[in-house]
Amino acid sequence: MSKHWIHWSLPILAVLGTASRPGVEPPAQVSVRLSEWKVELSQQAIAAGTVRFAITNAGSIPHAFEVEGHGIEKETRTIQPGASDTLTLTLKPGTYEVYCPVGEDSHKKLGMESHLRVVDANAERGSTGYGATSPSGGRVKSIRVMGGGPVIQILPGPFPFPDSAAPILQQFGDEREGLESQVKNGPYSNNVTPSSGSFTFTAWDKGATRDSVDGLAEFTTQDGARWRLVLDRVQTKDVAHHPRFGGVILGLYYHGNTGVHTPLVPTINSAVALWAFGHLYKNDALVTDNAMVHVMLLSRTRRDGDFALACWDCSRNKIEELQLQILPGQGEPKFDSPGGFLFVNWEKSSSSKPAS
Ligand SMILES: [Cu+2]
Repeated sequence: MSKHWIHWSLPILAVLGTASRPGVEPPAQVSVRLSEWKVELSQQAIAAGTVRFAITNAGSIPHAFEVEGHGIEKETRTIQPGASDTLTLTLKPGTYEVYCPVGEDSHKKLGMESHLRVVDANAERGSTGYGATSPSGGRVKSIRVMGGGPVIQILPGPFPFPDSAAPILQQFGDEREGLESQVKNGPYSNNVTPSSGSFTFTAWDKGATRDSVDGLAEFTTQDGARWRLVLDRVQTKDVAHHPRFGGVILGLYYHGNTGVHTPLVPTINSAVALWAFGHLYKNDALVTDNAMVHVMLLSRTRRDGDFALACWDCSRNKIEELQLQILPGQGEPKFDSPGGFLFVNWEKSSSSKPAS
């Protein structure tokens, strides 16, 4: 959690008339800065009473601000990039969760979450201490996923919902150009071919730098080549078109109209999403030790039969589609496969909690 608060200062609130008349003091103010993907507060602790939050969206996509705890659950409307809003609440002593509620908590899960400690003004005046507790509290969460059902290989082709994706692509700034080329000929296409193979993995969500994954995929592509991928370690750095998307994230609503990650994937809910490195073999010969791997177990996006993408918002469908995407490591040559990537789905997959 960032503690670097430099640009913001509390406005001097003019006290009108009698300076110390009890009960009419102006509300204490907390400045809030929203951006991708954090919520920064001008202070982490404040005295109990009326608190006015002055919120600015300094990010490049819409956000909102919610305060939750001790019987309070209040949020602003959606705040557009560059715009501001305020929220005035009467807060009792205690620790409150403050976060961005946009995207059914996907923004929160990406880091847009902080805490405000409200202290009894008389008992703890002057206290601004704030314990550096992590919001996830160090709990390890894990999932075991087994690929099942029809296996399909996805070949390059046009994205079937270009009009829905277009306004969201506008938000992507520098990344837009690369993404726009995928609209015409990218990996999220209706150009699919039957495949066969197996994929099983276990992922552990232990926090940004300690996430872990272990798994094996074996499949045959259209040209008859046999591929084997041994998942080695998660990747925790930014990935192009996937800002701040490292490691393992359990339970994320994103893509499509959420503004989180590429909109050239329908809006989905995922049980698990991760980026990892893997060892990739083709017909038993090593291709690379640095294959870039993206895995998602998500709400079904394709229909039975021809496995065409069936919905722009697929977030309410059953979570049973397992996607495996493999790209060459940075600076490595393209794979000898259509489009230079490997993209295989297991359409009726399942997950469970691993025995630990
Ligand atoms: Cu947000």
